Amino acid sequence: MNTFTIRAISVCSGLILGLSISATAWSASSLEQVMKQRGLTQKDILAAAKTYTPSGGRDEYMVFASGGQSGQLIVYGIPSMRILKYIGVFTPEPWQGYGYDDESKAVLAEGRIMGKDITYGDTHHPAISETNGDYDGRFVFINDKANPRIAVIDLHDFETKQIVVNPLFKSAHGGTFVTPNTEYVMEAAQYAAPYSNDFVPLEEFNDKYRGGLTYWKFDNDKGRLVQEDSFTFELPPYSQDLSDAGKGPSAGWGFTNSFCSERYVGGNERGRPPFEAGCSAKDTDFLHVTNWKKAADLVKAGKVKKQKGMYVIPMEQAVKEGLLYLIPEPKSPHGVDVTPDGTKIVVSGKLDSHTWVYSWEKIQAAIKNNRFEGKDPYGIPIIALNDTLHKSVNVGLGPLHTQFDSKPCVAYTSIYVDSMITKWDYCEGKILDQLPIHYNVGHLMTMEGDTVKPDGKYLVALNKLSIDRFNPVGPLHPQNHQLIDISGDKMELLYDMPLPLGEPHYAVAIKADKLKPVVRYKSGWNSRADEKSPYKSRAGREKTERSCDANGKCSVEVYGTTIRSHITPEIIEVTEGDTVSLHFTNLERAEDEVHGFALYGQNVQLSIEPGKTASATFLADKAGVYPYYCTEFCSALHLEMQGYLLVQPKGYKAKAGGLQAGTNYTEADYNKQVETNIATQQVIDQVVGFITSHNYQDFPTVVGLVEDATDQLGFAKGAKEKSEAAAAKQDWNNAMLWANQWWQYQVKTADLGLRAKTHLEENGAKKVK
Ligand code: RUQ
Ligand code: CUA
Repeated sequence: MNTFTIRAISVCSGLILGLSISATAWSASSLEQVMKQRGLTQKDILAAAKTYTPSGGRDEYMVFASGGQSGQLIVYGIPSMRILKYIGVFTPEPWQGYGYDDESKAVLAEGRIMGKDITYGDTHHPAISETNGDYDGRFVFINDKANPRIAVIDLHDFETKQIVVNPLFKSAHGGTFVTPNTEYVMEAAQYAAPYSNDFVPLEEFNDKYRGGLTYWKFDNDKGRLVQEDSFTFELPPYSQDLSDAGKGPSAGWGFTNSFCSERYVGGNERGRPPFEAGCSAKDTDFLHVTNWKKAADLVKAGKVKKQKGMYVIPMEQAVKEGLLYLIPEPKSPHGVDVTPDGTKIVVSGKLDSHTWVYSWEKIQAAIKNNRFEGKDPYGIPIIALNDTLHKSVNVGLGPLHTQFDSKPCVAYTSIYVDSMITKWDYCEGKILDQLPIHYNVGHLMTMEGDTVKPDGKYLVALNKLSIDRFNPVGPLHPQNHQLIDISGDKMELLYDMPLPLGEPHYAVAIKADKLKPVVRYKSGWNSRADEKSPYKSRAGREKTERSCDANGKCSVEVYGTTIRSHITPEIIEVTEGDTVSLHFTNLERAEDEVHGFALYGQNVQLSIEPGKTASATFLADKAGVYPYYCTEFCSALHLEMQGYLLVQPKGYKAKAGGLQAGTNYTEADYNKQVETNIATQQVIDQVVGFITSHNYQDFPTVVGLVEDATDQLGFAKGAKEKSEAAAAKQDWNNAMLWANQWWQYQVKTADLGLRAKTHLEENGAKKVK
């Protein structure tokens, strides 16, 4: 047995020992005993069986939940409720190197507002891109309410690619909602403000403050939002809230509700009653109905003017062209949701106990027949509630949001004040079931529940408070996502999951098999710009270049690589005052072999996934010694994956003579190492024999591993030659060190080979030779 295997076994036995201690409590128990010991009921066991996912098991659905104030996106699985990833979106996220490498800093910089870095986001509503009204698994969008921004996350690698800032708004709650083929992403302003960045007194609120609704153009080929082709409906200062895009018969239209259509401006400081009093005085607010298809044609025809780099359709023009209508909706509504077949629109009034179901057919008829009950102060035609209403249903106190089932006419509405979920029939206007849940539900989500083809099955209640549900962790509690089984007639609560990252307002769940993320990048890839990096490097081509301009300002470009367990270069020498740009390409092809790169005192932390090239630029303004190392535990010799950045003082001259010797090695040390290497080679040969005697070419994962292993074996050969050359000169020190390096490469080869072998065994590879 060679040292490598021994080491692996000793690590494992430590783990096994650790497990066995905690396992004794259960080891001899039957199911009944465990239930008794833990106080579990039959119902608990059933719920557990519906959610428990054994080791190696996968989830049927993937959820993208807003990360609230963290400005991130949370990815988890259903039914297991296991968290899989936090995606850095509006906020730096060190593990992913997001906001620490040059490539992602460029993305975050797109989100600056008036020159300021905004390092949080109040994320609310994620939306998955759609084709024909169904999730296609390509992109996720999410808004930042506090700073009116939208981000684009590409699901081919789960990375944020773009942030856009709305040039007109000062807040944007009602985003993101996509049109049926992701032609546009909807984003509505919330708190009215002037479109300009100038000071405008509150006394001019009605005339100069504006709401709005932006349709951001999405380039489906490039996967980017295009501001130049986007347009905004100028809207009254009514606090536009959520939106939804029409589908089926209502495709081409959008629906946006509002609160505070009273246009009330509070101000206790001026002796006025507060906002909340004046903003909920009237019995109704307005649902805004916009025709985006026709608006897009108008833009295309060159009939719309730009303001601050975006097309803006003034209210007057929108009214004249028949693009904009209002419909009264119950007081202070919150969610607006279009039914899967696109025939109805459901609005919930927070301060009312009803959901209001509008008929698209009736709305259209009213528009066609010019049947309006009047105009608002801005001249926008108002369609009467009675002319459009299909049903209003008493669902409980404080209805917020509605999602749909796979069964026709079945909807679920979150009831905030009563803390429950109401299942109801929106065609007949009947209540079907009600399930009390924990405090207080905001959004709810069914599987693909806002598409044209909802899957039903599960529902998640996104609860705002968790109070006593979990072990206490101080005054700031996690949020609570409750998983509910909706496959039967009665809803059944299955599981509570704490979410400790911020308030996740909304979430969307997609069938997991619609997602096809890559496991590695094409070699030398700038993942944020999605293009080959000009800084890519290959094994043996690493280089450092220094150049100075006419003013004596110098910069150093390092084109480096990482591969287990080695950073190239290991020593970087620069001069005080140099601007240093480090570029590292991860040469690994093996799945999950990420290297990190952290450097003392420069706020540099890279995450370099296989194939990625990541860069870090900084000013080396202080002479000194700056160690760097790999931050991912990538291999047995991960700790040794290290190096030194030496920032030398100006005019520094190196002393004559080489580095000081550490340990001195003898011929016996060398011989012992060579013996180990020969034994290791036998293990490798066996593994290689196994792989090549099977149809490994049919397994892309294994092909990747074999390519990496072949590389490593090639490096081993080079080190072996160097060690033999040194031995021939009886330079035992170098002979021993190179022999050890040769072994290092062998270990990595063996590691890759064993992983390939296991993969083949587990996936039913066939013997071919
Ligand atoms: S909100 S709880 Cu979507 Cu921001 Cu309704
Ligand atoms: Cu690479 Cu640790």
